[in-house]
Amino acid sequence: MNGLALITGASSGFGKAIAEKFASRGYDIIITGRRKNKLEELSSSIKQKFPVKILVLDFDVQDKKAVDQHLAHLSEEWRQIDVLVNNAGLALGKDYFEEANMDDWETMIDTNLKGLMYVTRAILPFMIARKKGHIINMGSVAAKEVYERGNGYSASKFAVDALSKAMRIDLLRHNIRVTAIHPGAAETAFSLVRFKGNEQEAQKVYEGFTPLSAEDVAETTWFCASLPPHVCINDLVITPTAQANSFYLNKK
Ligand code: NDP
Ligand code: 8X3
Repeated sequence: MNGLALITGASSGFGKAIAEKFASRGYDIIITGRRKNKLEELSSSIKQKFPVKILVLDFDVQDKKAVDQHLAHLSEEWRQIDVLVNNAGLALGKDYFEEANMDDWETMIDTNLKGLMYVTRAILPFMIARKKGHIINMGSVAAKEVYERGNGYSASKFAVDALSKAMRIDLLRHNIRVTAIHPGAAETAFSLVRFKGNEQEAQKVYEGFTPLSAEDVAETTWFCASLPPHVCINDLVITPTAQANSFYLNKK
C-alpha cells in the first residue's frame, strides 16, 4: 500500500477517474457518494485490476450528521488518510439571477461549500494527529470568473477557492498541504445534472471542441498528490486547449 486516499463524489466523472488513478498507483481508497450501487460497481471493477483495499461509504455530504456518522468513527485502519479529494459537487440550472431557482442555489451551496466543510472537518483530526496530509479541493474556472447565468454555481465555487486559501493558512502549523484544482469544460455527467436530464442541452455544451476528460483531471490530481512532501501546488487551473477561461471558447 502506497497510501490511503478518500475521494468524495466517486460514483461518477472526476471522482470515479481519480479513484481509478489512485488505485492504479497502489493507493487504498475510500470512495463516497450517494449512489451505493455505482460505488459498489466501481469497487468491484477496481479490485479486479489492482490489489488494493476499498471502503465504500454512501452518504449525502449535505447531511452533517451523516457525514459525521460515516467519517468521524472510521476504524483505526481507515483513519490513516494521506489524501482527501473534496470532489463531490454539482451545478443546478443556468438561469438569470432574478429567475434562478432558490432551491437549486441552496443545493449547490449545501453540497459544494458546506458539504466540503463538513467532510474536511470530520477528517482533519486524523491528519492533524499524524502531522501530515493533503487536501485537494475541486474548484472550477467558475471560481475564477463569474459568467452570465452562472450566479449560484460561481458563488459556491468562489467560496471553495476562498476556503482553500483559508485552509492553507490555518493548516500550515499542522503540515497539511492544500491544493485547489480548477477545471474548465470537462465532459462528465456534470451538464446532464445541471440541465436536469435534458440530454440535448447537455450535449450542446461540448459541441465544436475537444473538452477535458475525467481522466485528464484525474491525471492532474495525481500529479499534485504525487509530488514530494515539501512541495504544494496551491492553485491549478486546467482548461481544454480550446478554452482560455469562462468566456473564451474556440468552438468550430
Ligand atoms: P458528475 O456529475 O459526473 O459527478 C459528481 C459527483 O458528485 C457524483 O459522484 C455525485 O455522486 C457526487 N455528489 C453530488 N452531490 C452529492 C451529495 N449531495 N452528496 C454526495 N455526493 C454528491 O460531475 P463531475 O465529475 O464533472 O463533477 C465533479 C466536481 O468537479 C464537482 O465539484 C464539479 O462542480 C466540478 N467541476 C466539474 C467540471 C466539468 O466541466 N465537468 C468543471 C469544473 C469543476 P452521487 O450522485 O452518487 O451522490
Ligand atoms: C464547470 C465549468 O464553465 O460550466 O465548473 O462553470 S463551467
